[in-house]
Amino acid sequence: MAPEAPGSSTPEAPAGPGRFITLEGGEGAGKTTLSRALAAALAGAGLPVLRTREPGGAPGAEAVRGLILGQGPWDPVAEAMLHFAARREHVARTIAPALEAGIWVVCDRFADSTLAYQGAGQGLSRAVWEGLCDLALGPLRPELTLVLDLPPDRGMGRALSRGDANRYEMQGPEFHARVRAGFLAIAEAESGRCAVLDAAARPEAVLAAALETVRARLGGLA
Ligand code: Z5A
Repeated sequence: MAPEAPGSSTPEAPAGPGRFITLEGGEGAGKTTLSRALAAALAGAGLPVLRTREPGGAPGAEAVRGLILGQGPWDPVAEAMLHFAARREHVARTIAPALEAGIWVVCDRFADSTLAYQGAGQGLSRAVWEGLCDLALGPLRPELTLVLDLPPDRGMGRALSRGDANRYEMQGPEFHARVRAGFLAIAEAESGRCAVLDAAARPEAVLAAALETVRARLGGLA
């Protein structure tokens, strides 16, 4: 995915807590595609929306993204710390101010990605992940997480067709199978926060399922 600046928000956002939605899943599952469509649908319903992504979403976090994707391989704990350093900047500079201003935040990947990739994929312990969450995020957690589930070979096919594979995409099938299982385990353990969507469906059907879930879980949509 080409670097993108954090998304736009309406200039006259109401004061008050916004809603925090994250999109998760493996490579090529369609998170970027859905984040664009979902943010547009929310904005079309008159809601102030910020679309953002990880790693990145703030100037310092985008610089760390360059380190994470451009260097390596990293030790898994070091890699998790880099993701959380970027995430801390992202939360402090972009996400928390938006939520405080009453803006809905749609974020492409967040802390669950670290548990799936560095945890299930690379062996980072859950205890270290939880410690990093507490340190970097305080009490902030997503209210709703949409997990886009797709067999890794299909997702990789989509991602590789773009011809710009990063070092995560170059991992073997066992790694991607562990990451997928990691996301599904998170969704099962936290079914109140997470909803699994069939990412093999057409983009319009994925968006419809996402909007239905947002309506049911968060309200705020006609
Ligand atoms: N990472 C980590 O290890 N730990 C962490 O804590 C975090 C991240 C936050 C960032 O890569 C890497 O960092 C990521 C995990 C790791 N691993 N990788 N790679 P990235 O930001 O460059 O890429 P990504 O997050 O994996 O996203 P992606 O590969 O760009 O995929 P996507 O956003 O899920 O998919 P997409 O761009 O929307 O769609 C891909 C293609 O499929 C595109 O041509 C679409 O037109 C097509 N598409 C999308 N939806 C559909 C449907 N429904 N049907 C058919 N075709 C579709």
